[in-house]
Amino acid sequence: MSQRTLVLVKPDGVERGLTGQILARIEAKGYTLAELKLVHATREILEQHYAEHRGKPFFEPLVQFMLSGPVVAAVVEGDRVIEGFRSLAGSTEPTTAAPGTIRGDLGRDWGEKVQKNLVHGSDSPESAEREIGIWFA
Ligand code: DAT
Ligand code: MG
Repeated sequence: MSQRTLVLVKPDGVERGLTGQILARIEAKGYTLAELKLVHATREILEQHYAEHRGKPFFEPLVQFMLSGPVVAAVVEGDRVIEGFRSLAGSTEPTTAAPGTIRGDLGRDWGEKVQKNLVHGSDSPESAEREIGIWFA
């Protein structure tokens, strides 16, 4: 069943010049870019986007990190793309994310309060539609 997901290349990915490689992995897998833009997030957008994490110890460092530079936002389409992109991305902690994944191959621990893990991908059809509405209003 064709789905849509929201993908972000976070400020660390854009700053390190990894946007092309990350988008290439998405396209090589056979997914389609339906929307794509470079955008500087606002606090308002991030508080909506990360609403589920409000109140957690890493929330404020996470927002500050996401405000530290531009991000690339994309709507990606394909069969089971929500699961598929999260599988391409790898687990949250880049140090232990599996080799072969974006986070496992390109990311590492930078000793910060927040995981600088290069990408975001929606985790369910409900969050995908909610997040696409936030970033592509
Ligand atoms: P994911 O991005 O793998 O879906 P998440 O939704 O649980 O992970 O968390 C959102 C982001 O917040 C994550 O990409 C990095 C940061 N984060 C999550 N848990 C963290 C923790 N325990 N310490 C530091 N940063 C964390
Ligand atoms: Mg998440």
